[in-house]
Amino acid sequence: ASVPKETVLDALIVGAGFGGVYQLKHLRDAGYKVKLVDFASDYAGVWYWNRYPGARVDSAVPLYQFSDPDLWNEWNWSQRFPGSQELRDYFTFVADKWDLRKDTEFKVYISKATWDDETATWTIESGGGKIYRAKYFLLNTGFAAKRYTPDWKGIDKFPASAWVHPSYWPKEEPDLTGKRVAVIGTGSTGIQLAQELSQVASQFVLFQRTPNMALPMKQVNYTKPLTKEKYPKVFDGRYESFGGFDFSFLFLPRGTFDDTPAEREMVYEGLWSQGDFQFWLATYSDTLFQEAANKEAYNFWKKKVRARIHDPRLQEILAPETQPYSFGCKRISLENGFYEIFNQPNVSLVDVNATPIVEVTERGIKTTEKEWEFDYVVCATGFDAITGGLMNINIQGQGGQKIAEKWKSGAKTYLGMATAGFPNMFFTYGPQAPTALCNGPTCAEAQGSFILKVMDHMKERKLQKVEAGNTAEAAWGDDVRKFANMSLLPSTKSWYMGDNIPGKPRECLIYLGGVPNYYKSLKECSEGDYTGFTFT
Ligand code: NA7
Repeated sequence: ASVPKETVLDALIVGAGFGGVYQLKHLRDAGYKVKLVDFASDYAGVWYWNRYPGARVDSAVPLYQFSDPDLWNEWNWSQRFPGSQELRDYFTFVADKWDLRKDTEFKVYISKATWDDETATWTIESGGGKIYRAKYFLLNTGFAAKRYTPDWKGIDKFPASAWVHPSYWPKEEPDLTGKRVAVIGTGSTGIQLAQELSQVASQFVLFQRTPNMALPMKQVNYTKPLTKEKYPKVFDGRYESFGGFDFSFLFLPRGTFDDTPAEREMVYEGLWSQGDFQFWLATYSDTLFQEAANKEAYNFWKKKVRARIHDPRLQEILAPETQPYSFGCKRISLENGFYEIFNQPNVSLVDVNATPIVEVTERGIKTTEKEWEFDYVVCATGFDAITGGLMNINIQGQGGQKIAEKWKSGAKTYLGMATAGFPNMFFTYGPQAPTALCNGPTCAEAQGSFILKVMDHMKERKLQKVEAGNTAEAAWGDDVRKFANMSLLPSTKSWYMGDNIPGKPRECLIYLGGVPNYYKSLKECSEGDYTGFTFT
């Protein structure tokens, strides 16, 4: 057998979304020999895979893009909330502008990575037999790299070609016009799909387990380029907003009950009318932290939503009279006409709490009530979020320790970017960082530039090895838990807490101190000679 040729690098970057693309550009500019690999056959990360009808980002223009003026000066979005195809086009534009292709390899699935302490390098292997040796192993696999489908009885009975996870939407677009279509799940994906498919299907059925407290998306079509003088300020201001957005996304400097009911109503109306995440992430500062405050927000939401649904039975399933969980403690989605679809005669809603799914059959889905027959089923049941993509890879650190083993009872990180025993390895948009509650590109740039700074620090001092210290890691974990426990998130079942995957440890997977505190921690670390890391 021929010995596979090794590619020798300073850094192997995995994942060609915002995180990986940022690192390829900036590490290469700084003189490092790097390669970017991805299992997909093009750039765009999560947007490469998520091409189901209606797929679009819910961060508003301009912040869901790189902050580099050379890019945004030239690139013009066609909508305030761009769709998946436009996001892929953007990545193509970036790849050309930044000349990325010559250092990118696609269709490479990284399956294994082993640390060798003697040479202080990672040996990284792909499923297809490629081998890379690199000083740094940089993971940008994103928070939604591992799909999740419940293992319902009979799931293999329904024709496989008509049963799809939306992040695997067939390249050859299925024509669902006049078909009987089901969507299971009411996360952002399920909601976006429902809005589209209910308009073409002859019969459309949505299976809901938990109502999504979705907020209205105010879509705008741009017919001419926007004025951009304020962009530099807007991009700089990202690190001062809780969710990594712009200045309008600051929590109000007062609590819910500091205002009179009439004032509060006006404030809520104002946030609501923005048509973005502001009702969630720029509202009264106690909303995500205090039950009574949270209830006020829920009641406002409920009133708004129920008014749009005709059937009182459906009102109760979609926006229950009694608050089902803390507002904003599951991922909020933005919707555009979602609640109105339930007034259409071709649309049904199945509450799987009242009538659970018993099994999947050759014809469709059997609940305790009846067998529903479908031509097409979209299983929008989400992802093994945040840790799934990392733990999918057989990563072996110091002394052969496996990451899956180390994190078996919970993720352990320093700054949400490194983990003790795994030297020269960094990950972005992962556990214990503001991941998934934060605008993606904001995080990608903050974390990417931190990684580059660590690498430069090592180069200047001719160091071979950087590793998160155990004490710093333990303290960071305590910080993550402290912020989580101040909030209402632990009271709610969600993938933020690991609840959606059977057997996954229950823990707050995200850093809830907000982007400003997180950014401050990164800055303090780098300015303090990387306290918490040990170097060799
Ligand atoms: P999500 O947000 O994880 O949504 C998955 C949905 O599937 C959610 O409504 C789940 O209900 C539902 N689900 C999961 N398992 C089941 C079973 N067994 N029965 C019925 N329903 C089930 O994934 P998305 O793809 O929508 O969104 C992912 C992220 O992409 C999103 O948050 C944005 O950041 C972009 P549950 O709520 O758990 O009761």
